[in-house]
Amino acid sequence: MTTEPLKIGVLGYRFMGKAHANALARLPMFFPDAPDVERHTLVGRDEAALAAAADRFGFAHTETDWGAAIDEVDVFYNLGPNHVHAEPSIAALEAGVPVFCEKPLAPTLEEASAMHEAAADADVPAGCAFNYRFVPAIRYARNLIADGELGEIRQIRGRYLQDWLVDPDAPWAWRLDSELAGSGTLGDLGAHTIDLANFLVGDEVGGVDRVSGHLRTFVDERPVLDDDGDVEEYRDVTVDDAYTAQVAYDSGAMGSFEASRFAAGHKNDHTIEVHGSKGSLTFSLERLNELEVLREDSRGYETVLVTDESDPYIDHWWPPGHVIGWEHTFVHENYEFLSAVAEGDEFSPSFAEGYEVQRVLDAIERADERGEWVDVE
Ligand code: SOE
Repeated sequence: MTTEPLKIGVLGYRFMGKAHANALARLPMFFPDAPDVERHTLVGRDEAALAAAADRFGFAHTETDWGAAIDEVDVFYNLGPNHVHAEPSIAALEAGVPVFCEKPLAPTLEEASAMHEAAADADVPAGCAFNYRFVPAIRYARNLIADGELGEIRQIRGRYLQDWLVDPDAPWAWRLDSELAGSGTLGDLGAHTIDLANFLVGDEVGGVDRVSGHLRTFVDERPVLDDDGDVEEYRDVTVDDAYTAQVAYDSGAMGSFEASRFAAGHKNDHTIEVHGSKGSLTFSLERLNELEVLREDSRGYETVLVTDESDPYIDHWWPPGHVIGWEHTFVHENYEFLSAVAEGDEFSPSFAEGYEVQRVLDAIERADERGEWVDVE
């Protein structure tokens, strides 16, 4: 019996719209056991730009009203800016439509809590697109830690460094506005790092007990450019350009995290280090096919090239050593999410896990405001 393809509605057609549309297009060839999907409706406000994107990304229909789109599709992807994550996602879940929402879950803890509750009340998958959980080397690292190869986890260190704002004349964007984004590097980049820490060592270190935080804005206004690239006006930057934070986990393990958009020379440098009583590991997104592992009694780190067919997801792609890239993480997470929808299974990371990240982000902001350690609420 052939089943009808899942009709996918997608809100947002810029960077994340392209990443997920590419992933959906590649599923049939590389993940033939994935559910059949139809790129059904692309949702946006600018009708001309929306039509061009729908054509490029292979969507059959366009819609400027996300409510109308939700009525037409089987699955709703919310890939819009952070401030539009809550309302459409909650509406879709209340209509019984599964939701896949980009990270961070929301700009504020209050909105993230409402999304978490809506997902808890719905009996359909609600996923938060923390794509770095779907890097084969990260899955390999999780397996090493779960197997006890690193022993008792003592410290986890994460930093996410970019440099697209080093130029003070780099234009204003929605990510720089607290009303639209919530926070800056903390929510945009720190969310990934906090989630990866939860994925890699959460079972071993328990929850987050308390945090410290330090947020800084280096350039407090930026030009808004018109269609000709000329400066229209200057707009305030109301979020952090960089953050640092310390985390005390229930087990006594220590976390130290930071991110920056001013780290000149670092383009998308997300690095995670884990130290245990029997060994260590280091992952760097700019070398995402590799994992540096220090095992007990060894003299130094070993570089593991995580591209064997027995390694997570690799058998869907190419022979050993034929490395994969950033975009493949979106194919993996789309495969897992849509399989969960088709089979009525749970998907991880869920809205509940996205909410746990938001609790830590909120605590780090409060710690910064107070200049002291605070408990996670
Ligand atoms: C910011 O520049 C950004 O696009 C994040 O929003 C993404 O989540 C990250 O994967 C890459 O950098």
